[in-house]
Amino acid sequence: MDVVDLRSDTVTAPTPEMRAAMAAAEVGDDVYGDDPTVNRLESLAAETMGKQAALFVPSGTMGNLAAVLTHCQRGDEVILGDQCHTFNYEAGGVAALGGVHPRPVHTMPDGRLPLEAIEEAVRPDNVHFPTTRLVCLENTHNRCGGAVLDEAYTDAVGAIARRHGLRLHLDGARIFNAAAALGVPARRLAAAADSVTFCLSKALCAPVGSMLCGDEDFIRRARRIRKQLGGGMRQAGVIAAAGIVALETMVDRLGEDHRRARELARALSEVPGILVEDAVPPSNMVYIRLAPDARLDETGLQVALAREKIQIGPFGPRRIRFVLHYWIDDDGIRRAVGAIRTALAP
Ligand code: TLP
Repeated sequence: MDVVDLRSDTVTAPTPEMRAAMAAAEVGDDVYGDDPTVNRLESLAAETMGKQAALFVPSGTMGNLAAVLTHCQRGDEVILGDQCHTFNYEAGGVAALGGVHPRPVHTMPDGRLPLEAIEEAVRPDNVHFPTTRLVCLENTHNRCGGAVLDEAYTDAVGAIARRHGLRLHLDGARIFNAAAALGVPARRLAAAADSVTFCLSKALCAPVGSMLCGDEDFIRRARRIRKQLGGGMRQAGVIAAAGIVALETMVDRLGEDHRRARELARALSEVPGILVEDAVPPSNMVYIRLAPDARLDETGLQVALAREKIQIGPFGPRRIRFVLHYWIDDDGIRRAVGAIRTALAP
């Protein structure tokens, strides 16, 4: 019996087509700029995102860190949401490695930061304050249930940033999920951003890698930062080849994961003891809460399901996240719902 792994879309293994492309990849030393496959992936990523240039990085975390370190100097401040990945799950890298001061602002349940809160967080020019340099957004928004930010909102934040001489970085780890949900090209969602990170290794199934995109000067500087961070890779074409297949073949199918997320939410909403946070999930994630009188807590349910080869990821006390992806089919959903129903039955 196959494992149904709903912990994250980061668990996705490469497709057979990716493995074939990896085995056949032409390679060179990418630190010398000599890897033709990496170069092809970087051009494709830049074009897809509507930016001048792109940089292949080992992870989304490094992409966001390299972006912040390229935009900011030590002592500068970045305005970001208190629920965003960079603030919560990147080991404090922007502060630890860049000396960049995070200024968290309240995140609304739909993943947006109130425009007035962003505006209010911009520091006046005063010797007491850090210098505000950057605003970060996240689309889709992971901790907000996979919430989708539309282009009008991102444009509005971009306009605030420009008015104050700030830069805008978009953590678009799952920007193609947002694009699929809205029916808008990813490049449109990133249009107002000076830089955007997106991940090949999540819903797009590549084994490793993310892209950081921006203008030529920004990417030239980010390339040096990537080297400082130890992210200069050599014959990286082996993994870039999977990234090309990811961009060429995996983007158009994401709606299927969204459909399955809606079906899973509907089925779970009928299980006693479960409160589904978003009856109609916006993208490929379903968040639930276990009712106070549910028979198991999040760890108890995780252990019970593991016995049935179903893997789930607790995301806080009595809160669980399920993520749909290429390797979860309709049967996997049926198995998961059946096992959850049995585990929680009185
Ligand atoms: N998110 C992971 C965990 O770190 C929580 C997950 O399972 O969802 N931005 C966003 C919005 C992300 O969700 C993630 C990964 C990253 C950046 C970092 O990407 P990686 O894991 O490639 O460093």
